[in-house]
Amino acid sequence: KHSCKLLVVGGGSGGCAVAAKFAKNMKKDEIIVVDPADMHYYQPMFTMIGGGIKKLKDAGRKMGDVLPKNAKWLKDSVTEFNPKNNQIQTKSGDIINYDYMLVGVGLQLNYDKIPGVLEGLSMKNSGVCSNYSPKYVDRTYEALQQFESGNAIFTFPNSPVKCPGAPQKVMYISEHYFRKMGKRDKANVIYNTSLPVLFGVKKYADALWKIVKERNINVNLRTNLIEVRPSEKVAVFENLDKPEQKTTMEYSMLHVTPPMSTPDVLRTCKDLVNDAGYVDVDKDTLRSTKFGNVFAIGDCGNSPNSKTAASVAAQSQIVFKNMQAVMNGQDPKSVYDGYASCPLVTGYGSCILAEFDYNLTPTETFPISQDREMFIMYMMKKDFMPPLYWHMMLNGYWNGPGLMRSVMHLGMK
Ligand code: FAD
Ligand code: UQ1
Repeated sequence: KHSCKLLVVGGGSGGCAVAAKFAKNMKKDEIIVVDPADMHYYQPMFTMIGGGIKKLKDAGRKMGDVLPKNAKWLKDSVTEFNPKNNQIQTKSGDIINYDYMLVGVGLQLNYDKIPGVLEGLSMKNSGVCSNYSPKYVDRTYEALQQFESGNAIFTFPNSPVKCPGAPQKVMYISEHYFRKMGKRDKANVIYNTSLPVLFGVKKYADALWKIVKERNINVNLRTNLIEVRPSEKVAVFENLDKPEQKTTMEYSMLHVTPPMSTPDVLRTCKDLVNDAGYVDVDKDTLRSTKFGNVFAIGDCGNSPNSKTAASVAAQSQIVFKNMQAVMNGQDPKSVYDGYASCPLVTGYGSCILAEFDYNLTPTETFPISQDREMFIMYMMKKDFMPPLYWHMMLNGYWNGPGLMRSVMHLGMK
């Protein structure tokens, strides 16, 4: 049995960043972070690993090395939330009482929801790969190297996902890889997405449509992967507008973005979540709509922003300030504008940096129109972001580029 002032559930991007902010002026026994993971992964690097640009070992650090020293880490997983009693239970049977709780458990990858995918991902040389998990990300570059000819299919599932640009970034990198290796004329590159659009923000969608047309990539909208038969190298898709209409496609390479949901333990706590299983929060303050001493950060909350680490960075300061206000008996006043950012890597050496808010209005940091492929944005994604993440964000010093943006745009409006 434990008790603490602040309980942080999940030591991922959001949990770690906010715990670090609080740890600067609280006592060690006042903060507990619960997370069962050995490793903390910088998931945005997975796209680069799939393309053979980075190594998996560069994307992970030991959880104990990134969590704030001035907080207590319980290496355990929460198995039950009981917000009415300000209490949670863990797998090893501990009960923790808290005054305030921050939920940052992220999303669960449901590969098992599509028959045949896990089998394909565990078979050698099956061509099935997935950047989304550290368990499978290395398979992507292997599949690229082994590819000789045929269909290279990239999927986007029928559920919300983290980093909605990532399912197509891997495709652009792959297409470029085939060109570099002189295999492009033998490859049929296909993007099968459940969404009705290529990207949710028109400005960037227009730019991406131009790219897929120029590069002869076939895009099928409202097309959802429902089965894989790895022994036959065949994938089955449904047309989401006419569910009786199923299409079977052969593949040489199949990149699967799995359906996602919040973790089961959260989804089943009806007190905390909405019907879709996400923590029900006020979209401005990120405070639970049901429990005044509970907040959520990142992918597991129901604020209608795009789920990215960049959003988490912007949210971290809002959550920190609002939780502090509530701890001091005041109203939470900081407002999150829904900022999200997605560096759409479009090949080896090019990237479109999408940035936007709740209204899907572009909120670009740099005083140039960002709907173009740029080398500098690629370098930023590859070389500038990782140290920013490890050294600044996880230590509570990076609140997103909002301030940078104001400075960059000084006198320009
Ligand atoms: P996470 O960082 O996922 O952390 C969740 C934590 O909760 C984990 O440590 C987990 O162990 C823990 N947890 C889970 N269940 C429990 C439990 N029951 N008890 C205790 N702890 C638990 N974002 C960008 O901004 N730019 C990008 O270019 C980008 N690219 C991406 C590419 C890929 C392939 C992927 C997978 C993601 C990408 N993202 C990108 C998204 C970004 O990584 C996430 O949005 C971000 O990490 C979310 O942070 P979080 O704190 O909500 O969750
Ligand atoms: C960002 O803040 C962030 O979080 C650390 C990312 O995740 C890796 C990003 O990809 C991006 C683009 C941002 C936004 C930062 C700038 C400087 C525009």
